[in-house]
Amino acid sequence: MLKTLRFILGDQLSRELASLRDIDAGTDVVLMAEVMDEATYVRHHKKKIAFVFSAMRHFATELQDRGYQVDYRRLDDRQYGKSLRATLVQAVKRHRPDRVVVTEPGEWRLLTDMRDWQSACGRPVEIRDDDRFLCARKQFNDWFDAQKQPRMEYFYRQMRRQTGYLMVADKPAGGRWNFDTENRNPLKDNVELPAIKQFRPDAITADVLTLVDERFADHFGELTPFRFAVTRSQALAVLRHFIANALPRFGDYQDAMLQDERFLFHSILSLYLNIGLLTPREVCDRVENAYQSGHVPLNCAEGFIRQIIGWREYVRGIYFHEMPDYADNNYFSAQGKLPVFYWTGETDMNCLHQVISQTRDEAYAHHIQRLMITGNFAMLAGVAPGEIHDWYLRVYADAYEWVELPNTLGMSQFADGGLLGSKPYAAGGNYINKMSNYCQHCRYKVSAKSGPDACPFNYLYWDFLIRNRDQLEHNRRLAFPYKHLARMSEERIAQIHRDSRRFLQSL
Ligand code: FAD
Ligand code: DLZ
Ligand code: SF4
Repeated sequence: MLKTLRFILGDQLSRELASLRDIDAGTDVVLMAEVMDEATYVRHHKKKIAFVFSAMRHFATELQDRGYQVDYRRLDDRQYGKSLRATLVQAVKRHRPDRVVVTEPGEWRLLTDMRDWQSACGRPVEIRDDDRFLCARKQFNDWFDAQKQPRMEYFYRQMRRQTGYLMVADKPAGGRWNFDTENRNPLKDNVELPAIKQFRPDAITADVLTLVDERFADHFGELTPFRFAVTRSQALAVLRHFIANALPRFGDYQDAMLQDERFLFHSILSLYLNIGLLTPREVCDRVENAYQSGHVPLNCAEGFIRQIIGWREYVRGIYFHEMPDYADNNYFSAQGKLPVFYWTGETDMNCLHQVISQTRDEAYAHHIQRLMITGNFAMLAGVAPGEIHDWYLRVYADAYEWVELPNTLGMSQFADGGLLGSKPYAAGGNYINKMSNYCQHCRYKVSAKSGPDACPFNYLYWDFLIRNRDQLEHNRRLAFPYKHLARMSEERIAQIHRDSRRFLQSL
């Protein structure tokens, strides 16, 4: 029997992982390592590091309990290196395997590095496809290259046909593919919100929290209270809780935001899916069952399944199809620095204050908060895409580049010039006021268009359209605002410039 060293990364905590599939408990060794390079290649949120380390330690324990030999390197083990590659080289010397098996990582920088591991460690290194996704990279590339307009909606329909989710024979359940228009209700203060499922840290997590507190004290974010699930059985409990309590109204309020309410009807499942504790298939299977048994309406099941088999798979496909050049995209040539308040939350703009404070505390914000508050503001203010990409990758517990980069650069900043989205998600205060009650608690007036008390989103929105006219005015989906702009007086345009310059200089 070949003795195999199976190197499992921090976001590969799945029992059915390709590189664990043919494991032989008698001969093989599983290698897992907490390393400084992965914890600091961007300075991740403290909660994210604690989540990854704790879930890794629990996963290693679970494998050991099942009789597998695990070489688990803690961050404090001095004799191993500070990178994954150095760790592997040391582990090969120690275990003398015939070969090394890994699963491809979710970030390009590591995939590039991994391709050199064979020469670095002197053993054959087999890199297996990550088949935890529903659409293989090759399948996505073939689909993408054959399309004139490779939009998510068409990809999604193909994935519905392929998986059979919410299909009646070859037709979509309810006669429509997409119930997005029914998923845009604002929330009233008096709608009862479900509690979220949380867990008390056990001894393993408590050790990790001490480590993170000591070693990463200067990283962004609050470490405690730490309430994430860190095992598969806990993650399954979160999934069950979501389906029972939040999914029945998930669709209706998918785009809503509410002062001091951080989770609403969202699932908080991305961190468990992305680290491997749950699979997209089992999550969708259960949602489909909940729909078939009449527990949730179609618009909620469809809205949720679309995010998983549509957006999640689509952004991964785009990432690997377009990298490595994708990260350099800057369609608007934006060069601005990220405002300091993205790290402190200290701003009079209540919507940004709410979302950034919540991000600091929870390492979580839901989609519309990421897209229409922090993302929208950065784009309107002309922040360089690289700066905002770095921020998103650091601050969210679910952030890995394969999913974060296309969402940030493509969807939220339109920095890819429209590869991922058909128009920029740019909006003034009216949108935020419609979808939230943030403006009621803000020192700025959302109804005012100019002057020091006006909502900054209002003039920055027009300033953005004026500044980027050459890149945007031919976009048919922006015909309406550009028509409006054409009718604006010179004095009004000059006022927009003045307000925008005054405001941006004050940051
Ligand atoms: P729910 O609202 O409950 O949605 C259900 C699931 O659908 C999520 O758990 C997630 O797995 C999937 N999903 C929903 N939207 C997307 C999407 N656009 N792309 C991929 N999957 C999606 N998601 C990440 O997982 N990691 C990131 O680093 C990340 N960065 C983002 C950055 C920006 C600028 C934007 C606009 C979005 C980003 N997203 C990211 C997508 C989305 O915001 C999160 O997946 C979602 O907020 C996670 O919360 P949830 O689990 O409660 O999601
Ligand atoms: C995110 C992360 C962190 C913080 N630490 C580790 C680690 O110490 N060891 C490890 O194997 N993985 C870690 N990860 C996850 C990796 O960064 C992730 O596997 C790559 O970014 C590829 O997606
Ligand atoms: Fe945000 Fe403007 Fe509303 Fe204030 S008024 S919360 S800045 S949208």
